[in-house]
Amino acid sequence: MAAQTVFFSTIASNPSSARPFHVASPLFGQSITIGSSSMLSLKLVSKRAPAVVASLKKAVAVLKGTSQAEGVVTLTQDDDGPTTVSVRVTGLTPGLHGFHLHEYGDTTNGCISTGPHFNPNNLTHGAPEDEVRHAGDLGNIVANSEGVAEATIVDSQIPLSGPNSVVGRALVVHELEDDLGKGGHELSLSTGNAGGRLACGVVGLTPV
Ligand SMILES: [Cu+2]
Ligand SMILES: [Zn+2]
Repeated sequence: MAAQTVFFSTIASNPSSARPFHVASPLFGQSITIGSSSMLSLKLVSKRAPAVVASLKKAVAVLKGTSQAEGVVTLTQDDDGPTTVSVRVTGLTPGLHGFHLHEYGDTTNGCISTGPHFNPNNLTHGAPEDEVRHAGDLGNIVANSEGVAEATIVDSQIPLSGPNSVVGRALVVHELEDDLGKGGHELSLSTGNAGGRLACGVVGLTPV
């Protein structure tokens, strides 16, 4: 009887422990699910971590116009950091050429349709390092004796997202040197007296 009791109690305990086990099993299943979902969420987090890095934004502008000058400009921005502008323009006369971000990405009528310098703060023209400047004032690029200008510009006023985003606006390279607002010419405080627009290109997003 004792053995039977034990037997029955074992049997009784088996189903009775089996029920709680089955009840516990979904619980375990849940906790396992929770565990795996937390692992999943960890995976998602670790997948989102590169997505934070993927908030690197990149844009490109292909500069063309009615002159020989042409070029490619790439712009990259990491999060809300400064924008790095890599410039290569060929077909220039040797020397300095004004280089700006203009307000509109409109080339309907050539580079003239890109409007004035991008100027969201309504300031006067200046040098990139000046406090009083147009956001679009990127100074000059310098062409070598072959007419090739290469430059890397790092600037905080030409973001690739947000209210002052320059995506959809245009980069313009000019005929003459930008006097950075200090030339005393009547155009110094609006255009830097940089002369005609040799080539321009609309800034558009491109894969990182
Ligand atoms: Cu310009
Ligand atoms: Zn300007």
